[in-house]
Order: sequence, then C-alpha cells, then structure tokens
Amino acid sequence: MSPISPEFIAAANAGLAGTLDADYGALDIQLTRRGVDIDKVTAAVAQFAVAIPSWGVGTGGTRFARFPAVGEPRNVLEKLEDCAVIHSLTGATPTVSLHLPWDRAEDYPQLKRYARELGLGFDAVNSNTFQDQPGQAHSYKFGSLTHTDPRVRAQAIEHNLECIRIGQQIGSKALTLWIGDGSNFPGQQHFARAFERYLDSAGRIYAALPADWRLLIEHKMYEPALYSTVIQDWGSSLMAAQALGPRAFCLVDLGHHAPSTNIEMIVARLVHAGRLGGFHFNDSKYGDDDLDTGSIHPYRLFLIFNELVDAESRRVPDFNPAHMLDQSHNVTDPIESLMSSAMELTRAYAQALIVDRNVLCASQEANDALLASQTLKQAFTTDVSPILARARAQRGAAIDPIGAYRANGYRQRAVTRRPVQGKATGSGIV
Ligand SMILES: [Mn+2]
Repeated sequence: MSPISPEFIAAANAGLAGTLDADYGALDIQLTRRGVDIDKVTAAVAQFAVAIPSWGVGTGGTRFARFPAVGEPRNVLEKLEDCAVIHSLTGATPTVSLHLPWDRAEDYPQLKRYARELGLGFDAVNSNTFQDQPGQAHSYKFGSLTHTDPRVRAQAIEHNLECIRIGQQIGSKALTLWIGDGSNFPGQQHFARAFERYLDSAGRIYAALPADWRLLIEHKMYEPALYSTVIQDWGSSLMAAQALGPRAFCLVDLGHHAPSTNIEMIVARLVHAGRLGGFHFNDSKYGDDDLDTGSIHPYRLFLIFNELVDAESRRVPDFNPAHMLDQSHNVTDPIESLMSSAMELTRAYAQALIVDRNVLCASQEANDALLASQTLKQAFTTDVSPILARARAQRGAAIDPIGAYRANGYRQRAVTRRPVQGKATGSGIV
C-alpha cells in the first residue's frame, strides 16, 4: 500500500475534474481536425512507464558538496517508500532501479515482497566499480573491468555476478554496466589493450546472464577519467554489444555526450543496429549535469521520442528499450523532481504520437525541408497536458501530482519519521 492513499488522490482529483474535462474536450476538437484520435493517444500514454533510480530519491550533489534535504530516505526500504509516492501520484513509475552496493539488503526476497506491497517492481540492477568500498581487497583507482591487474578485474567481475544474483532474487531482468575506467594523460593507457580487457571481462559477465536477461552497456565520454574513457561513445558501446552477443545492448544516458551531439540520430542508428537497450533520461546545459529531464532541452527530448515512436510505427522487431531516469537533485525536493521528469517523458511521448507521419514522410520524400520541420514543430508546440492528466486519472493517479504531493504533507511527515543522520548513504552521480 502506497503512503499516499487512493482516497486522498480521488479527493484531490475531484476539484480538478471539471477543468480537465473542458481542456480535454477542447484539445479533442483540435486533434480531431488533424485526424488524430485523442483517446488512442491517451491510452498509449497511460501505458508509458519509466523506472526510478533508487539513488534519485536522495539529494545528490556536485563534486564539491552535497546539501542534504530533510526527511531523506536512510535505507533502501525508505527509498522504496518514496518511489511508491512517485508512482501513486504519477502512475508512470512502476519500477525501481537498484544500485549496488548502495542498496544492499539483508533479505532480498523480503525486499521484493515489500516492494510488491507498495505496488512496485524492480528494473535493471546497476553495478558499481567506480568507487572503493570499505574492506575491499583491491582498489579501482586505476580501473576495474579493464584494470591491468587481473586480480582487480576478477574482483570487478565477481561484483557484477553478485549483482546478477541479487537481481534474480528481486525480479530484475537486466544488468546495467557502466565503468569509470579510462585515463587522465595521453599515453597513460593503451587504448586497444584496455578495450580488449573490457571485452574479456564483460564477456565473463555476459556468460553468467540468465537466459531472459539483457546486458545494458552505458557509455560516457569523460569523467571520472578526463582524457579518455574505455567505453567512450556509442561506437565503442555498439562494438562491445556486437562482440558480446545478442543480449548485449547499448544504453544512452543523455548527459554522456559532448555538447550539441545529435543524440536523436544516435538513437536512430542504434535502432537500425537492433541494439538500443534503453535510456538514462536527464538534461544538461554543459556536460553531464544530471538536471531534471526536459528542463533545458525539451525539443531534443521530443526529437528522441520522435525516433522511438517512428521505430514503434515501423514495427521494428524486438524493439523494447528500457526507460530509466538518472538525475541528481541539488536544489529541489527529489520526489517533486522525479515526478516532474516522469511527466516530461510522457509529454514528449504524447507529442511524438501526434506527429502527422504521413505528412512528415511525404515532405521527406519531396525534399520539402520546411514542411517537414513544421510538421514536427506543430506536434511539439501542441499543449498535450490534458492528455497526460487524463491518462493519470484513468490509472488512479493524480491530475496534478505536485499539487497533490504538497497538499498531502508526505515530506513533512518524513521529517519526523526520519531524523537527520550525520551522513546519508548511497547518493551520487552515475
Ligand atoms: Mn547514467
């Protein structure tokens, strides 16, 4: 049972239903004129789901400092409570992505049961070989899966195998692999040998994957290694996925690219290769900022979803990318940021669903650049908010999630139930 009751949400919705009906009706008239069946779009939006990262419900921070918020979750159970609040209000976040060892639990079957009681399941598990843990035999200072010392590589491989074993107990079906390995100086690392070591180590992890699991390979062009990273870009990621086998896929974190990179085109290429495994959604102005999804470049987000809907409409075989948020919240209530981001994703999806694909296709074939561009802009500039709100209401979620959350007082109650600790565990940027 979620900490936010269905009765509370129903009462919050009651006062907004009339306005929503009017706005939805007005949008229906507009979309009908354009040949769009609004109820079909709403039904599709109601099916949209994105996983919450367990590390997202705590206040993140920058590499300089972290300013803890009040009422922050102190362990994985409290993180799940917060995730349940987000899902009950948005209806769009039924799963949680755990990060190990930050989210270690004593009893994983019990953790799975507790999650189910809250109405939640588990998405991909994330391994962590980019920082040392207390009591660890070998340091990751100079790498993990690609370290020159085979003992370090063996330790990093074993950690990933443990993540798979834990994931199996909680019902996960994917392992996300991101390594901080790389170099800070030209000449520090032999590029080819480091990549070969990666393929060897990742191959051992891949070999241990259960039959119904996927391996999601996350690339990142810089940081913590600032000159080169071993899995630097989608090219390295795709080469690795193709070398490992059919259940290895590429994961696109929006922040892990050079500024101005055409991410929607990378998405199209990975779709073509049959290797688009999923996303870490966030937004950025300069680099890997991990800002709230859709807060800086909503048009880019729409263009990415345009490629996803295009792939859906072309019935690309086995097309099933995992959606996850990966954000760091420094100045907002993390629950509010995560709700807002989940809503921005459904917005981009709805906008992409109402693109007139016949006109777009005809414009492309006729080399009518202006009409093609305007066809996308028409969809992007349509205010689809009533569709999102109706989809939420249909799922028993809130018409106005943030308004309902503030009215509920969940955070204030959490302050009392969760006294401030000296140091919060397990937050970071990945
Ligand atoms: Mn990420």
